[in-house]
Amino acid sequence: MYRVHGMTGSGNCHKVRQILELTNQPYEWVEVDLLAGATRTPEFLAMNPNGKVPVLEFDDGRTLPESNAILCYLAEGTAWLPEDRFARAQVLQWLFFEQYSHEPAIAVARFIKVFLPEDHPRRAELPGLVERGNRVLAVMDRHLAERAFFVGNVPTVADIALHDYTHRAADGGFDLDAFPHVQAWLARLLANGFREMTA
Ligand SMILES: N[C@@H](CCC(=O)N[C@@H](CS)C(=O)NCC(=O)O)C(=O)O
Repeated sequence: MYRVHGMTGSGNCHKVRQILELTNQPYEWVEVDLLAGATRTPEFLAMNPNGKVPVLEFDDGRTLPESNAILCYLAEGTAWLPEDRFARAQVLQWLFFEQYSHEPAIAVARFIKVFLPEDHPRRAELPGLVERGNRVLAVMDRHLAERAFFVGNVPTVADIALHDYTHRAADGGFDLDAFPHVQAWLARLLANGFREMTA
């Protein structure tokens, strides 16, 4: 059985829960208290030298950090990660997009608005993040105008990676009403068994 070291309320961590539940793989969840410094202990840094959740721990003690690497590992051999070489590369395209363009704008805006105090200096970053995030959402909206899912005709780990922080985008000050194809895609994912991140 896998052990997932994660924080409830983190989209990166919820991705791991999502693939495990969608593929019926049993797991144990270990809640990591970031604010108490739990990712800075020698024990945690031995699992992930970068000191971040999520981390997937195997029965034999091996550990795998980075949410999208974990998604690919857990999806191997299922329809969630296509076998076809080009389709698989397209899935990777969207996983890299998520980490380089989507998460640094949309998740960071949410982090600042939800988790930092009203008078925190990082609030000055919000207008720039919202502008960048809206460009990212427009890219997704254009792509989804002609497709049901990011790659192919069934959902893949690309959809899982992009789902959580998108459906919580309003937390960071984004208005999804401006992106109807993104909204339709979110509803389609729910109809396909996806769970929303509640916290
Ligand atoms: N690229 C990483 C990002 C992980 C990440 O940023 N995790 C955050 C929580 S969402 C974290 O652990 N932050 C603690 C810290 O940076 O000290 C992934 O996708 O797993």
